[in-house]
Amino acid sequence: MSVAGAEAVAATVAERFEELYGTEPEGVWAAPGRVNLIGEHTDYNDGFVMPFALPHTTVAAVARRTDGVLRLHSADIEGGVVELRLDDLAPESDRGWTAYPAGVVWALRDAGHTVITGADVHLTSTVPTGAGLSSSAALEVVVALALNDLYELGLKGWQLARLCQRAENVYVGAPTGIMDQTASACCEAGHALFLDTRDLSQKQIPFDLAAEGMRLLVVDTQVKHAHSDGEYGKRRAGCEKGAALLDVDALRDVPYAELDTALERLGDEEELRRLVRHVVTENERVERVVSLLESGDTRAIGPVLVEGHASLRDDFRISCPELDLVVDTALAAGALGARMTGGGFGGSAIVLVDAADTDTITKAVEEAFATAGFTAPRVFTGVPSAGARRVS
Ligand code: GAF
Repeated sequence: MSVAGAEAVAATVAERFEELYGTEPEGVWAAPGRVNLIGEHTDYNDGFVMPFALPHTTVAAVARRTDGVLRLHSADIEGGVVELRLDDLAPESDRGWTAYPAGVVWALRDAGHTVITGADVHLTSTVPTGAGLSSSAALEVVVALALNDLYELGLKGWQLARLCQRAENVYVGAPTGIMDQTASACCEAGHALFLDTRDLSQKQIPFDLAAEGMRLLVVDTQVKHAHSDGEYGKRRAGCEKGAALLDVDALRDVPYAELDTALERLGDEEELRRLVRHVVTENERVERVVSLLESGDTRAIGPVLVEGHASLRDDFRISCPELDLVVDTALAAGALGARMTGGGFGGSAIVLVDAADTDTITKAVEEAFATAGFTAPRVFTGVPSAGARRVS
């Protein structure tokens, strides 16, 4: 499956903007979705993550307004232009898709950027929604970047990511971490982003599987998930309770070498013990993957991905039969590694394969889904792509 690049659709998006709003946009911007290679549910524990950007992007044509009005339109969603007054934007006042872009405008203005006096926005996206590939972050970041450029706010990628996270947490009401927004804003083509979510320090790690005869397949199970439902929040609250009981600011502060002692201290709090064990071991897995990639031993990351999946399935308990079936089938068919990626409860899995085995493994997964009576999965190769940018 190839995906239309943002640069290729920029002219069409600009034309549609003109039809809708009667003037030319001042520019066109793009922000990508992501897959996370390793480091799941560590970001709201101040831990480590390692996502890379996909070629799938959300593209926005934008122009400023001076009358305190925000107009939003999406080519992908039924309905016309939505018009909002900036003064009326209020947290948790909107349950629809417009909460994401409106939340970004609210967060920017709430942070003191009251120079923003309105905007017309037309959007289109190739990031699948509900697939665990960060369509929400792409939508937030593309709007934030466009306004940052047009209103000359001078904010850096990581600062935009923080504001977009605030939009999602406070305005939309989904208690997510900072990984997805930072991935969309800061990733670079050909690299995975090793991110410390405590201080947002970053390292771009070269990740060119094609050069090594491998591929990372992304398998969208088509089981839709959402972060604003209770399960994500429950895991987050459990982690915070675990940190409080262990007397640390965040679970990131529990050293891997002291995991057993920490688990003993949690006594018979079985559920908290499982959450803590996942987060502490997952941070260690991220560090292990980084050092394997840096030492050129890319194939050896496969078993680490598999360990990560087991931990998400058994300790964090956020997998589902479809994700487990992808992982088990792919491994049985010769994959080097596989795991669920993203928030869980559906969405996508990633599968590391020798390029020559791509078709066999894809077919095995498709057949297993058909036999199980599941909806056919969508499979594509995840190519590490550019982060958010202006395209015209
Ligand atoms: C979702 C969230 F948005 C991220 O912040 C992160 O917690 C992820 O789930 C799990 O690693 O994508």
